[in-house]
Amino acid sequence: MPACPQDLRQGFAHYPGYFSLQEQQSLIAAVRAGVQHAPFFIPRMPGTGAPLSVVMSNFGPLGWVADKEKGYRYQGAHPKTKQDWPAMPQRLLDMWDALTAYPCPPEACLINWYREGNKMGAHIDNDEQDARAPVVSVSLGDPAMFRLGGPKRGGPTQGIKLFSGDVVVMGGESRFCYHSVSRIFYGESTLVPRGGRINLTLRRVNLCQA
Ligand code: MD3
Ligand code: FE
Repeated sequence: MPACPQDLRQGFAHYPGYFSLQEQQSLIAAVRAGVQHAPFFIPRMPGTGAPLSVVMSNFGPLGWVADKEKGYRYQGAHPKTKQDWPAMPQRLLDMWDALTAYPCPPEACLINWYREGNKMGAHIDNDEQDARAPVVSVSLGDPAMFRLGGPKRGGPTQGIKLFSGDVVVMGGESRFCYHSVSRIFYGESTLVPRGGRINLTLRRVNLCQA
């Protein structure tokens, strides 16, 4: 895997307020419809089986899942229902085309739901085959403090507060930097019906032949 660059801004772009309130509401409606077929599940760490703090679901031909027995991976079926994941909303595919120069569509949209006090520890996303593919993230609902670090866990980080409607593109080598979500500003937004923050991350999983 490539190294995380010294200049963390390389390949990293933040688009504050990319989605209007009306578009945010329609994305939340799409998430609500999606999770009726593909309910939120609790991801678990490989080996220990300890739960991550967020609950998850996915859109698209592939979904990211995590369990004690088989670890972190992408698969075409929901871990409980064994059904296909719901289709990726067209608005998200359009956003990918508008913001990236990548020649193939994303295959997975991970839905992370953060509730009061939930966090995500420092990690690097490393389950995708094409290192050149960007990761695109959409924030909905309560704001979050996102921290972008360097190539090593525990080094200096820069904090970026992400608000509902913001989009972040991690292109180039910025996607091989450690990153985390250190806090949710719970209750600052009323967008998510049962509260909290929804983060959508779009990813290319398999190599793009184009
Ligand atoms: C920066 N999610 O699902 S999204 C994840 O807010 C994840 O739920 C966070 O990290 C969230 O893996 C952050 C934005 C994101 C995704 C991948 C990155 C930021 C990144 C890869 C490299 C650097
Ligand atoms: Fe990540």
